[in-house]
Amino acid sequence: MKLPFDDILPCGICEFDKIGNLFDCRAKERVPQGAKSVIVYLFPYRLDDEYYKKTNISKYAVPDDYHIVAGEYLKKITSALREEYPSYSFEYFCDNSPINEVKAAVLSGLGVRGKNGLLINPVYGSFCFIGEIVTDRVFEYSKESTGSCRNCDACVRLCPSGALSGQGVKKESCLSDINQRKGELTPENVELIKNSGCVWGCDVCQDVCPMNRNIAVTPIKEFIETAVSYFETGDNIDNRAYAWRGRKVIERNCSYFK
Ligand code: B12
Repeated sequence: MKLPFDDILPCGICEFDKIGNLFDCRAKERVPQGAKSVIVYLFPYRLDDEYYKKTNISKYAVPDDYHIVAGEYLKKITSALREEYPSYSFEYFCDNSPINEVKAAVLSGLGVRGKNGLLINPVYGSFCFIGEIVTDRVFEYSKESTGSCRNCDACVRLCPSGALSGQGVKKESCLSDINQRKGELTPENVELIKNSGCVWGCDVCQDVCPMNRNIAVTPIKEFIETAVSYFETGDNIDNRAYAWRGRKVIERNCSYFK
Protein backbone atom coordinates (compact mmCIF):
# COMPACT_ATOMS: atom_id res chain seq x y z
CA MET A 1 0.00 0.00 0.00
CA LYS A 2 1.18 3.53 -0.75
CA LEU A 3 1.23 5.59 2.45
CA PRO A 4 1.15 9.38 2.74
CA PHE A 5 4.63 11.01 2.86
CA ASP A 6 6.38 7.85 1.58
CA ASP A 7 8.34 10.14 -0.70
CA ILE A 8 9.76 12.40 2.02
CA LEU A 9 10.01 10.47 5.28
CA PRO A 10 12.52 7.63 5.69
CA CYS A 11 10.57 4.64 7.00
CA GLY A 12 11.25 1.05 8.05
CA ILE A 13 9.38 -1.70 9.89
CA CYS A 14 10.52 -4.00 12.69
CA GLU A 15 9.06 -6.79 14.72
CA PHE A 16 7.51 -5.52 17.95
CA ASP A 17 8.88 -8.43 19.99
CA LYS A 18 12.46 -7.47 19.15
CA ILE A 19 12.11 -4.09 20.90
CA GLY A 20 12.47 -5.69 24.34
CA ASN A 21 11.31 -4.01 27.54
CA LEU A 22 8.99 -1.07 27.12
CA PHE A 23 9.67 2.14 29.02
CA ASP A 24 7.25 2.79 31.85
CA CYS A 25 5.20 5.80 30.84
CA ARG A 26 1.57 6.80 30.46
CA ALA A 27 1.62 6.14 26.72
CA LYS A 28 2.34 2.45 27.38
CA GLU A 29 -1.42 1.88 27.84
CA ARG A 30 -2.01 2.77 24.20
CA VAL A 31 0.19 -0.01 22.78
CA PRO A 32 -2.24 -2.33 20.97
CA GLN A 33 -2.75 -5.71 22.61
CA GLY A 34 -0.87 -8.41 20.73
CA ALA A 35 1.31 -5.81 18.95
CA LYS A 36 3.26 -7.31 16.05
CA SER A 37 4.94 -4.52 14.09
CA VAL A 38 6.48 -1.13 14.65
CA ILE A 39 6.48 1.19 11.63
CA VAL A 40 9.29 3.63 12.30
CA TYR A 41 9.59 7.07 10.69
CA LEU A 42 12.42 9.57 10.71
CA PHE A 43 11.77 13.29 10.72
CA PRO A 44 15.03 14.93 9.59
CA TYR A 45 15.49 18.42 11.06
CA ARG A 46 18.89 19.75 9.94
CA LEU A 47 18.40 23.13 8.28
CA ASP A 48 20.69 25.06 5.99
CA ASP A 49 23.90 26.37 7.73
CA GLU A 50 22.49 29.92 7.43
CA TYR A 51 20.11 29.16 10.31
CA TYR A 52 22.94 28.30 12.72
CA LYS A 53 25.11 31.37 12.20
CA LYS A 54 23.70 33.19 15.22
CA THR A 55 22.15 30.69 17.56
CA ASN A 56 21.93 29.91 21.27
CA ILE A 57 19.60 26.91 21.24
CA SER A 58 20.26 23.40 20.09
CA LYS A 59 19.26 22.48 16.56
CA TYR A 60 16.36 20.28 17.60
CA ALA A 61 14.66 23.29 19.20
CA VAL A 62 15.06 25.69 16.25
CA PRO A 63 11.91 24.57 14.37
CA ASP A 64 8.44 24.32 15.91
CA ASP A 65 8.12 21.59 18.53
CA TYR A 66 8.67 18.24 16.82
CA HIS A 67 6.06 16.57 19.00
CA ILE A 68 3.49 18.75 17.24
CA VAL A 69 4.94 18.61 13.71
CA ALA A 70 5.81 14.90 13.68
CA GLY A 71 2.54 14.21 15.52
CA GLU A 72 0.55 15.75 12.64
CA TYR A 73 2.36 13.59 10.05
CA LEU A 74 1.95 10.44 12.14
CA LYS A 75 -1.73 11.19 12.70
CA LYS A 76 -2.37 11.38 8.95
CA ILE A 77 -0.45 8.17 8.24
CA THR A 78 -2.24 6.39 11.09
CA SER A 79 -5.64 7.47 9.69
CA ALA A 80 -4.71 6.10 6.26
CA LEU A 81 -3.67 2.78 7.82
CA ARG A 82 -6.84 2.52 9.90
CA GLU A 83 -8.90 3.09 6.79
CA GLU A 84 -6.99 0.50 4.75
CA TYR A 85 -6.95 -2.15 7.52
CA PRO A 86 -10.09 -1.52 9.61
CA SER A 87 -9.84 -4.76 11.60
CA TYR A 88 -6.40 -3.87 13.05
CA SER A 89 -5.22 -1.34 15.63
CA PHE A 90 -2.72 1.43 14.88
CA GLU A 91 -1.35 3.82 17.51
CA TYR A 92 1.33 6.44 16.97
CA PHE A 93 4.02 7.70 19.34
CA CYS A 94 6.86 10.18 19.21
CA ASP A 95 9.34 10.69 22.04
CA ASN A 96 6.74 10.31 24.80
CA SER A 97 6.80 6.69 23.86
CA PRO A 98 7.27 3.36 25.65
CA ILE A 99 9.40 2.28 22.68
CA ASN A 100 13.19 2.69 22.75
CA GLU A 101 13.07 4.65 19.53
CA VAL A 102 16.76 4.46 18.65
CA LYS A 103 16.67 0.70 18.97
CA ALA A 104 13.46 0.49 16.90
CA ALA A 105 15.05 2.60 14.16
CA VAL A 106 18.18 0.40 14.05
CA LEU A 107 16.01 -2.74 13.91
CA SER A 108 14.04 -1.13 11.06
CA GLY A 109 17.15 -0.59 8.97
CA LEU A 110 17.19 3.20 9.29
CA GLY A 111 20.77 3.58 10.49
CA VAL A 112 23.32 2.71 13.15
CA ARG A 113 23.56 3.70 16.79
CA GLY A 114 26.44 6.10 17.45
CA LYS A 115 28.55 6.12 20.61
CA ASN A 116 26.45 9.09 21.70
CA GLY A 117 23.49 6.68 21.78
CA LEU A 118 21.80 8.38 18.82
CA LEU A 119 20.52 6.95 15.56
CA ILE A 120 22.66 7.99 12.60
CA ASN A 121 20.93 7.76 9.22
CA PRO A 122 23.15 7.54 6.10
CA VAL A 123 21.35 10.45 4.37
CA TYR A 124 20.32 12.77 7.22
CA GLY A 125 22.89 11.87 9.88
CA SER A 126 21.71 11.93 13.49
CA PHE A 127 19.69 15.13 13.07
CA CYS A 128 16.44 13.16 12.81
CA PHE A 129 13.58 12.78 15.21
CA ILE A 130 12.03 9.36 15.48
CA GLY A 131 8.33 8.51 15.59
CA GLU A 132 6.51 5.22 15.20
CA ILE A 133 3.20 3.50 14.65
CA VAL A 134 2.60 0.31 16.60
CA THR A 135 0.12 -2.21 15.23
CA ASP A 136 -1.19 -5.72 15.78
CA ARG A 137 -0.96 -6.39 12.02
CA VAL A 138 2.07 -8.23 10.64
CA PHE A 139 3.87 -6.28 7.93
CA GLU A 140 6.94 -7.30 6.01
CA TYR A 141 9.89 -6.41 8.25
CA SER A 142 12.82 -4.36 6.97
CA LYS A 143 16.36 -5.66 7.08
CA GLU A 144 17.96 -4.63 10.38
CA SER A 145 20.94 -2.24 10.12
CA THR A 146 24.21 -3.90 10.91
CA GLY A 147 27.61 -2.40 11.58
CA SER A 148 28.48 0.52 13.76
CA CYS A 149 29.46 4.15 13.61
CA ARG A 150 33.06 4.98 12.65
CA ASN A 151 34.24 4.46 16.23
CA CYS A 152 36.32 7.64 16.13
CA ASP A 153 35.26 8.46 19.72
CA ALA A 154 35.01 12.19 18.91
CA CYS A 155 31.64 12.39 20.71
CA VAL A 156 33.02 10.61 23.78
CA ARG A 157 36.16 12.78 23.95
CA LEU A 158 34.50 16.11 23.23
CA CYS A 159 31.30 15.82 25.28
CA PRO A 160 31.54 18.97 27.45
CA SER A 161 30.26 17.24 30.58
CA GLY A 162 31.86 13.79 30.17
CA ALA A 163 28.43 12.18 29.85
CA LEU A 164 29.47 9.63 27.24
CA SER A 165 31.35 6.44 27.92
CA GLY A 166 30.87 4.79 24.55
CA GLN A 167 27.95 2.71 25.83
CA GLY A 168 25.35 5.47 25.67
CA VAL A 169 24.68 8.62 27.62
CA LYS A 170 24.76 9.09 31.38
CA LYS A 171 21.55 11.07 31.72
CA GLU A 172 22.40 13.07 34.87
CA SER A 173 25.66 14.31 33.33
CA CYS A 174 24.29 15.21 29.89
CA LEU A 175 24.19 18.98 29.35
CA SER A 176 20.90 18.57 27.53
CA ASP A 177 19.42 17.13 30.73
CA ILE A 178 21.13 19.72 32.96
CA ASN A 179 19.94 22.81 31.09
CA GLN A 180 16.35 21.52 30.99
CA ARG A 181 16.30 20.93 34.75
CA LYS A 182 14.08 23.05 37.01
CA GLY A 183 15.23 24.93 40.10
CA GLU A 184 18.68 25.91 41.30
CA LEU A 185 21.65 24.45 39.48
CA THR A 186 25.04 23.73 41.05
CA PRO A 187 27.85 26.23 40.31
CA GLU A 188 29.53 23.52 38.19
CA ASN A 189 26.41 23.12 36.09
CA VAL A 190 26.04 26.89 35.68
CA GLU A 191 29.65 27.01 34.48
CA LEU A 192 28.96 24.24 31.96
CA ILE A 193 26.00 26.17 30.54
CA LYS A 194 27.99 29.40 30.34
CA ASN A 195 30.82 27.68 28.49
CA SER A 196 28.41 26.00 26.07
CA GLY A 197 26.88 29.23 24.76
CA CYS A 198 23.61 27.34 24.60
CA VAL A 199 20.46 28.02 26.64
CA TRP A 200 18.56 24.89 25.59
CA GLY A 201 19.72 21.35 24.76
CA CYS A 202 23.17 20.47 23.48
CA ASP A 203 24.52 19.44 20.08
CA VAL A 204 28.21 18.86 20.73
CA CYS A 205 28.15 15.06 20.35
CA GLN A 206 26.33 15.47 17.03
CA ASP A 207 28.26 18.46 15.70
CA VAL A 208 31.61 16.67 16.11
CA CYS A 209 30.41 13.43 14.51
CA PRO A 210 32.08 12.85 11.13
CA MET A 211 28.97 11.00 9.99
CA ASN A 212 27.09 14.30 10.23
CA ARG A 213 29.26 15.94 7.57
CA ASN A 214 27.70 16.55 4.16
CA ILE A 215 24.28 15.32 5.21
CA ALA A 216 21.06 16.37 3.54
CA VAL A 217 18.89 19.15 4.95
CA THR A 218 15.34 18.49 6.04
CA PRO A 219 12.64 17.91 3.41
CA ILE A 220 10.00 18.90 6.01
CA LYS A 221 8.64 22.33 5.10
CA GLU A 222 7.07 22.94 8.53
CA PHE A 223 10.52 22.72 10.13
CA ILE A 224 11.96 25.27 7.71
CA GLU A 225 9.06 27.69 7.85
CA THR A 226 9.00 27.87 11.65
CA ALA A 227 12.73 28.18 12.36
CA VAL A 228 13.79 30.57 15.13
CA SER A 229 17.50 30.18 15.92
CA TYR A 230 17.93 32.54 18.84
CA PHE A 231 16.05 32.80 22.13
CA GLU A 232 15.88 35.94 24.22
CA THR A 233 14.13 36.51 27.53
CA GLY A 234 10.54 37.58 26.89
CA ASP A 235 10.27 35.85 23.49
CA ASN A 236 7.08 34.00 22.60
CA ILE A 237 7.47 30.31 23.41
CA ASP A 238 4.23 29.00 21.86
CA ASN A 239 4.82 25.77 19.90
CA ARG A 240 8.53 25.80 20.73
CA ALA A 241 10.29 22.62 21.89
CA TYR A 242 11.08 24.36 25.21
CA ALA A 243 7.46 25.37 25.91
CA TRP A 244 6.64 22.21 27.91
CA ARG A 245 9.09 23.32 30.63
CA GLY A 246 7.59 26.79 30.92
CA ARG A 247 9.61 29.93 30.29
CA LYS A 248 11.29 30.01 33.71
CA VAL A 249 13.91 27.36 32.92
CA ILE A 250 15.12 28.73 29.59
CA GLU A 251 15.05 32.31 30.93
CA ARG A 252 17.09 31.22 33.97
CA ASN A 253 19.67 29.84 31.53
CA CYS A 254 19.65 33.14 29.61
CA SER A 255 20.36 34.98 32.86
CA TYR A 256 23.73 33.19 33.16
CA PHE A 257 24.90 35.07 30.07
CA LYS A 258 24.16 38.54 31.45
C1 B12 B 1 15.08 10.32 28.11
C2 B12 B 1 15.59 10.87 26.80
C3 B12 B 1 16.65 11.80 26.84
C4 B12 B 1 17.42 12.07 28.13
C5 B12 B 1 18.34 10.86 28.43
C6 B12 B 1 18.94 10.22 27.21
C7 B12 B 1 19.23 8.72 27.38
N1 B12 B 1 19.62 8.06 26.31
O1 B12 B 1 19.08 8.14 28.43
C8 B12 B 1 18.18 13.39 27.79
C9 B12 B 1 17.40 14.59 28.31
C10 B12 B 1 19.61 13.49 28.30
C11 B12 B 1 18.10 13.39 26.26
C12 B12 B 1 18.91 14.15 25.48
C13 B12 B 1 18.85 14.18 24.10
N2 B12 B 1 17.90 13.63 23.34
CO1 B12 B 1 16.61 12.36 24.01
N3 B12 B 1 15.36 11.05 24.45
C14 B12 B 1 15.02 10.49 25.57
C15 B12 B 1 13.93 9.43 25.34
C16 B12 B 1 12.58 10.05 25.75
C17 B12 B 1 14.13 8.11 26.07
C18 B12 B 1 15.55 7.56 25.94
C19 B12 B 1 15.85 6.58 27.04
O2 B12 B 1 15.44 6.72 28.17
N4 B12 B 1 16.59 5.56 26.74
C20 B12 B 1 16.92 4.57 27.74
C21 B12 B 1 18.37 4.31 27.67
C22 B12 B 1 18.77 3.29 28.73
O3 B12 B 1 18.57 3.84 26.34
P1 B12 B 1 19.99 3.81 25.69
O4 B12 B 1 20.85 4.91 26.22
O5 B12 B 1 19.80 3.76 24.20
O6 B12 B 1 20.48 2.42 26.27
C23 B12 B 1 20.06 1.23 25.67
C24 B12 B 1 20.96 0.93 24.56
O7 B12 B 1 22.29 1.14 25.02
C25 B12 B 1 20.65 -0.53 24.36
N5 B12 B 1 21.76 -1.06 23.63
C26 B12 B 1 22.88 -1.58 24.10
N6 B12 B 1 23.64 -1.96 23.09
C27 B12 B 1 22.99 -1.68 21.96
C28 B12 B 1 23.34 -1.88 20.65
C29 B12 B 1 22.45 -1.45 19.64
C30 B12 B 1 22.82 -1.65 18.22
C31 B12 B 1 21.21 -0.85 20.00
C32 B12 B 1 20.26 -0.41 18.94
C33 B12 B 1 20.89 -0.66 21.33
C34 B12 B 1 21.79 -1.10 22.29
O8 B12 B 1 20.46 -1.07 25.63
C35 B12 B 1 20.24 0.01 26.57
C36 B12 B 1 19.01 -0.34 27.41
O9 B12 B 1 17.84 -0.45 26.60
C37 B12 B 1 14.04 9.20 23.79
C38 B12 B 1 12.72 8.80 23.12
C39 B12 B 1 12.44 7.33 23.22
N7 B12 B 1 11.23 6.98 23.56
O10 B12 B 1 13.33 6.51 22.95
C40 B12 B 1 14.58 10.55 23.31
C41 B12 B 1 15.55 10.60 22.10
C42 B12 B 1 16.56 9.48 22.26
N8 B12 B 1 16.21 11.88 22.26
C43 B12 B 1 16.42 12.47 21.16
C44 B12 B 1 17.15 13.68 21.02
C45 B12 B 1 17.03 14.43 19.70
C46 B12 B 1 17.95 14.13 22.07
C47 B12 B 1 19.03 15.23 21.99
C48 B12 B 1 19.86 15.20 20.71
C49 B12 B 1 18.38 16.63 22.17
C50 B12 B 1 19.39 17.78 22.25
N9 B12 B 1 19.91 18.27 21.13
O11 B12 B 1 19.66 18.26 23.32
C51 B12 B 1 19.86 14.91 23.26
C52 B12 B 1 21.02 13.96 22.93
C53 B12 B 1 21.77 13.46 24.11
C54 B12 B 1 22.33 12.08 23.86
N10 B12 B 1 23.56 11.99 23.38
O12 B12 B 1 21.59 11.11 24.07
C55 B12 B 1 15.90 11.69 19.97
C56 B12 B 1 17.09 11.01 19.27
C57 B12 B 1 16.96 10.90 17.78
C58 B12 B 1 18.13 10.15 17.19
N11 B12 B 1 18.55 10.52 16.01
O13 B12 B 1 18.63 9.24 17.79
C59 B12 B 1 14.91 10.69 20.66
C60 B12 B 1 14.77 9.34 19.99
C61 B12 B 1 13.55 11.43 20.67
C62 B12 B 1 12.84 11.44 19.33
N12 B12 B 1 11.60 10.96 19.30
O14 B12 B 1 13.34 11.80 18.33
N13 B12 B 1 17.16 12.53 25.81
